[in-house]
Amino acid sequence: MALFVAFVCIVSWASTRACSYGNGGVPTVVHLYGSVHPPQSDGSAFAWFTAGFGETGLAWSTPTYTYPNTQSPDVLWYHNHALGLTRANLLGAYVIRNSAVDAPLGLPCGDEFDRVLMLADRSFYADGSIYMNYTGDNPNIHPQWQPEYFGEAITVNGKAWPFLAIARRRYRFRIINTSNASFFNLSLTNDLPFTVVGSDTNYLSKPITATSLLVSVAETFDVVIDFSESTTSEAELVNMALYSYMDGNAPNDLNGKVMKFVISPAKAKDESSVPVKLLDYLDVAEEEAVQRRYIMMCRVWSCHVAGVLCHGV
Ligand SMILES: [Cu+2]
Repeated sequence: MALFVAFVCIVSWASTRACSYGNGGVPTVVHLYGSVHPPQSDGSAFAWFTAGFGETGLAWSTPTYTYPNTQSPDVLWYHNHALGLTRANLLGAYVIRNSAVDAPLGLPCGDEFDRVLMLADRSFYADGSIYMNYTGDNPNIHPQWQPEYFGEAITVNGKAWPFLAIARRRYRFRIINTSNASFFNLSLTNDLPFTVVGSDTNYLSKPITATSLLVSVAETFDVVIDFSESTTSEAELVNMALYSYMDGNAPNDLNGKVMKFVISPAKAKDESSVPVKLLDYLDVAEEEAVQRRYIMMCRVWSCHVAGVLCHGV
């Protein structure tokens, strides 16, 4: 399957010595988080291309990306990984379904009761358009290159502080932290717990109940919330994570609230359930490993380029 994503540039990226881009359009390359796919389809920050493949990055190799979709079903997500542009994200959820695995579990299903919540942090101008810093943090560094992005307000599926009308029943929410550098520590104001059934592209072996969820950057949590247990007719999903995490300020009016649920009586019987067990996984014994590999995560700074190269901020 080929996936092409249009990209709207909201960050200045004029060519400079520090900038590896030309002037033939906005660089784009898709990275699909958690996907099992050939390395040519991974979306390296240097595999970018412009419209019509007029210009391509050093690591570009193919116009078509292939995603086999043969892995365990759950939620993945994708965004533009072109070096220096990731914070100006166009992004989306990518749900892999397999009815042979999903259906026997009996979890809430269908578009109404199984929903994706893509969380992000964004800053806005007074007219509602997205604000991006065009001047940078350091006059010696081109403003395209910024180590991290922090927005003032939290958005869900692209909207700041939305509400969702729901019924008193179970819902499945696939929560994704799509922000560039912010963590979210989520809880509900009516004290309902989250029943976690999956995280980071896989079902858990059995559900875990939690009253708060710490969701780090790019992490996903697949949860069920049973609103039939709510003692209130409204509930806010709120954020308690320090901004920035872990040594920043306590959340404020802008980044402390995420979204609101408005709860109405259920119109039909809730046939969904949460099983005691989810999926069985093979135990992998460390002593059976045939090769030991070391993976280095590096953060590179220089006088010309400041950035996290492994993420293409
Ligand atoms: Cu990324």
